Amino acid sequence: MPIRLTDPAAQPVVDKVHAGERLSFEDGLLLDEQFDLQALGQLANTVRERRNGNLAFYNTNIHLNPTNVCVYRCRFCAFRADLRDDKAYTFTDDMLRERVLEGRAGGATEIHVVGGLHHRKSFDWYLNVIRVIHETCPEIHIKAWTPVEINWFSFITKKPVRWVLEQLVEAGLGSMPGGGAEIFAEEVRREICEHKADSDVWFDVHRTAHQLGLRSNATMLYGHVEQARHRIDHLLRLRNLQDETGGFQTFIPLAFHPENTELANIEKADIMFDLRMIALSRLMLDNFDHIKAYWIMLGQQTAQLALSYGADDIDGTVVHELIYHDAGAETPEGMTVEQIHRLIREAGREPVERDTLYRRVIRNGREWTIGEPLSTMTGA
Ligand code: V47
Repeated sequence: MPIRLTDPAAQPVVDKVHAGERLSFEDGLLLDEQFDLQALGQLANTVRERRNGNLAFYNTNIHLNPTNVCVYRCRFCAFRADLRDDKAYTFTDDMLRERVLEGRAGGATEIHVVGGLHHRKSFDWYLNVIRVIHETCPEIHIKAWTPVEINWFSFITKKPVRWVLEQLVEAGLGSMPGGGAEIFAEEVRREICEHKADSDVWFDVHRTAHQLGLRSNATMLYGHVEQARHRIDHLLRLRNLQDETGGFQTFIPLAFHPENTELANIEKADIMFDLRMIALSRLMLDNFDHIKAYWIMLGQQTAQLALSYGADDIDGTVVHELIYHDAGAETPEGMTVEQIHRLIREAGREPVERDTLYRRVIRNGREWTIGEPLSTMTGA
């Protein structure tokens, strides 16, 4: 029988959550493996409301994946291509400009940029992507490249990670997204992304980015070959770096989408699993201000529910998403601000537009200015 909130077995964890005390690895395992979904959700919602009240954050953003050509062959990825594949593509400078101008016309405050590691492209090509975006529209915040790309740039230039990041910041980089984390445990990485940058690299890059004053996000890919102990280990490793640097802004649990991947035999996580992961993250990551329910990945209805299971953010308008749509996501490729407002209000929360750095966006149609940091308003 799953553990319910009133069961004696739940009491030690319930008491810790109510007292605002830190949960241990063993607490995490108990929550993940044995707690009933409602119990998990109720506890996580307590923490969510303590930190972010009734607010639910979103942003107006656009995605850009400059190339899908990639030297890596991660088994969970449906987006990558070989150079000679029919679906292989690489953006030109004109295509980059067109995408940024489309973002500006739609009122975007952020552009989210990730892509493949193209073996024929130099670091200068990747640097130029950032520069072209920045010069075309300097007011749009560029959230780009994961540690997997940064590590690749360091490898091809034979320069330290710090140098790579400094060049990118000079070209216009504003922050880093949370991808490439997958599951940190080596035994799982060996099965799903054997040759990719390992967890030490992932943490080193984020640590260096935080030391340079960049903020970043973190993710966890669940629902493939990993087990509960790997998930808890993943969350605790993130909590440790956050204790050290305080540089993470938001955590995004990502459900594995099997379609068109080498792991297509695995069944996609169901809604219960998705809500459990949102709640578990909220409870274990006591030093993260925000938990994001990425609606593109969850679907709009699960994202609405997630706002009462620990999440306080749903990402944004997300125009031109490819990574999840290549892997079978059935959500639309973007939502309007009106649709996002309706989605959040239907879930009983109050929508607040934020920029990438969680400052209030003051909007007059497609024009906008940045207001106060939202953390001061929520007391987080
Ligand atoms: O690292 C790739 C995952 C990530 C699949 O920081 C897959 O605001 C499921 O990190 N099924 C990239 N997941 C996306 C990402 C992200 C998304 C939204 C917001 C932010 C942010 C970051 O997507 C990859 C990998 O973990 N992924 N393929 C797949 N078939």
